[in-house]
Parts: sequence; C-alpha cells; structure tokens
Amino acid sequence: MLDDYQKAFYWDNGYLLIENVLGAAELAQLQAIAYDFIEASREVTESNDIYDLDSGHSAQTPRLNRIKLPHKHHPYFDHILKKSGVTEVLKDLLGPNATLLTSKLNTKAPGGGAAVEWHQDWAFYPHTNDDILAFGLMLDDVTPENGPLQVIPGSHKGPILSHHMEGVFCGAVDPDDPMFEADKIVTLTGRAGCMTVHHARTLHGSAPNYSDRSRLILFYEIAKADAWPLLGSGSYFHTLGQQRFWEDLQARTIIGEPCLTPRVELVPVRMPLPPAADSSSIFRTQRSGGAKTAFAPKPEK
Ligand SMILES: O=C(O)CCC(=O)C(=O)O
Repeated sequence: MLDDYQKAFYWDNGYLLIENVLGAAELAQLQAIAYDFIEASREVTESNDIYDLDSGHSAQTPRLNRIKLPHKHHPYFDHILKKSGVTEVLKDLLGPNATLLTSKLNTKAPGGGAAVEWHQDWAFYPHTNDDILAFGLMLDDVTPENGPLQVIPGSHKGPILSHHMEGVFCGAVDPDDPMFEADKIVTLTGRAGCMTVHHARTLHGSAPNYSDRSRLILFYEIAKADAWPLLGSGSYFHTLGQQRFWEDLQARTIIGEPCLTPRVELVPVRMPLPPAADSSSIFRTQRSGGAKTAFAPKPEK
C-alpha cells in the first residue's frame, strides 16, 4: 500500500497523510454508523461508557467530545482495522504482528468543539519500546477552520516534554516550554476518507472547532506486538485481570499474533501519575489537570 517514499517520510518526520486508503462504500458505511451513534446520543444526559459529552449537549443539539472505544460498540469499526486498506498501511509501518491499544471517534461539534491541547501519546502510555502509532480516518472534510490535527515534524526523535502541571499529570505540554517548537507546526487537512498517521512520540494537538461544520476523525492507536504497556493512563485493559486480559489481547491482535517476549528498549519513561482529578478522557484530564491552552479564544464576530 505505501511506497518507499511514504515509509521513509513517516520514519523521518513522525507523521504521514495518505489518500484513497478507504473505498467509497467503506467510507459511507463508517459515516452512516458514526452519525447513527451521534443521533442516539440525543437520549443521553451524562457521559457514560460510550459517550463523552461536550458542554451544551442536549436532545435538540447533540454535542459530543467523542465516542469512546468505537471498535467495542460496532463490529464495522473492528472490521475496518483488520480487513481493509488500513490493515495494509499498518503492516507497512509496524510489520506482521500488531495490537490495538485503543480507539476513539473524536467528533468536535461545530461552534466550539473542544481543543485537544498539545501532547505526545507516549506520555499517556509508556511501553517497553516505542514502535507505536496512532492513525486517524477523516469522516468529514477537514479544513483549517474545523479543528484539524496538527503535528510537529521530527518531534518523535526528540525528548518527551513534561506533561505535568503542579505535580499532576495534566496530559498536555506547556505551550511556553522552550522545547515546544510552535514555528514548525504542520496542519493535516484533507477530504473525508483521508488517513493521518502519527508516531506515539510526535507532538500533536488540535484547535477548537469554531466553524459551523463538525469534524469527525476516527482514531486508533496501534502497537507492534512486542511493545508491552508499562502503564496506560485511563486504559481499561489494566483493570481486566489475567484471563480477561488474555482474551482481550487476542481480540485486539489485528495483525499476526500476540508476542509474549516484549522487546525492551532504552526509551524515556515518566509515569502518567499522579492522575488528574478526572482522567476519564484526554479532554477531562487536560481540563481537570489544569493544562495551559495553546489555542486562541473564539474570535469576536
Ligand atoms: O482529535 C484530535 O484532533 C486529536 C486527538 C488526540 O490526539 C487524542 O485524542 O489523543
């Protein structure tokens, strides 16, 4: 699926934007399922195992931060991982054995859908090695106006910046950190169906959505099977117990088979502890952990 230029670009820059990974029918099906979930959220009044509600959510105007773990709530979200062009991209970047860590459908409602402050995924879930990536499937057209994903090229080869604020894991870097090189930011826009990939150590974030269009991006985070978690902030799999963990690991093995001999590399690790008051999602970790915002306030009309 990927040519040598694309693979080298990913490893050099820590991100990649790929077109035409999904067929039109696959995209249409993902969109229809996603919008069905949003429609069903009209009945929901509090965040729960499926929905992370944004402020202002109501039956009249659904406003979600995200749909949590979509692969657990609809088989098509699992299918697309295991049997589509996406699977080929993952093989090209991670090899023949890979494990799903988590998934989320970040919905960024129009008219102010929440920012994701700048962070490195690695700070949330250090592993025994860093052959880990996140990819996003754009289910809407993503433009500069509706809160696109932004990345800092090459940051996956640099340090892991502090994600702590006053001693608490706040899940975001300080935008005034001298190691945060804002002048290098690249914005990843594209038509619905485009795929973004970023390395677990790549600095990334996204601004609030002040446009009148939603911004649905379906994210999955995937590890080479020999990368084993040391800790995962907010990860459900740490609470499963051994038998259920084993069954769950098999279900999360999207390519090849589980690897029972972790590869241990010299990687920079700081545990995402102590947790913020509410660590149930990145939005809540950043808010309750007192993360400083990097993004400008809503422009005056
Ligand atoms: O939704 C976005 O723009 C970024 C998502 C992200 O980085 C995350 O959820 O960890």
